[in-house]
Amino acid sequence: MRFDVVTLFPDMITAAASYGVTGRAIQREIVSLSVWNPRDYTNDKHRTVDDRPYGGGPGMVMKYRPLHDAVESAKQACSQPAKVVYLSPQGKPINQALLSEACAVSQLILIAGRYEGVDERFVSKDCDDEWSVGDYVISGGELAALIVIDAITRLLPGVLGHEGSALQDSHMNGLLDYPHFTRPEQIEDSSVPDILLSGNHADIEIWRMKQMLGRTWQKRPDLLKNKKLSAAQENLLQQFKSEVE
Ligand code: 9D3
Repeated sequence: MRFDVVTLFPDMITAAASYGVTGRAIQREIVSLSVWNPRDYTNDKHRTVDDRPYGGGPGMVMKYRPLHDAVESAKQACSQPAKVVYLSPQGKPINQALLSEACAVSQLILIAGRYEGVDERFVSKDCDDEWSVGDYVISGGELAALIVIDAITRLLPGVLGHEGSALQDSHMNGLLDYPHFTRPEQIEDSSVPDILLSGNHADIEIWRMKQMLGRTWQKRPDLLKNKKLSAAQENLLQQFKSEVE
């Protein structure tokens, strides 16, 4: 998988992506990451990338030409089919399903905007899709691009070891995770659930599924609305509910 990020702050992308899971995936060449600065595609003395909005109003707008030329360079760096995604507050909210589908393309070109946004003709002529990371305001697209790179990288074959397999990730199955415990066994008046000390791995697996269902019901009931549970899962959730009161 190849990621290309068009950004006025390229160091922000390469620095953050060099850590942890993404950093290892880059080192092991499962992922390649390149950055393209629209400022390098300007011709004037001041290397101008923004201008005042037609119609007036506050803030500045990113100019078409430097963005277009940066994307063209990113496309030429790879002959495989590319998808160009503009990260913006107006985009589709990303989720695990949308990101899983994105793994099918071999090159993802991510556009991180700054200022009030980009010239709308860049969105319509040069971009294939528009994605948001949620209904809150951040200052630019770089952190959003990093979220997309991180979440997709975790899904690529060979990136996670089997113990941390992406299939085991919470949200892959549409449920929240079960609770985790480690030593010591006792912290003040709080102990570890007995089942986890029992060594009975079949029962532990069932208990964990019950916790996933119960915690999703308690903390994120909206996730259960669009989810079909098996008969066994329905049964575990009923048990959890009856034990709450
Ligand atoms: C004054 C109106 N604002 C629009 C909601 C201006 C504005 C805010 C933030 C314009 C650009 C931005 C920068 N945001 C992003 O680039 C961004 C973003 C976001 O703010 N929220 C959720 N997802 C994303 S993806 C990129």
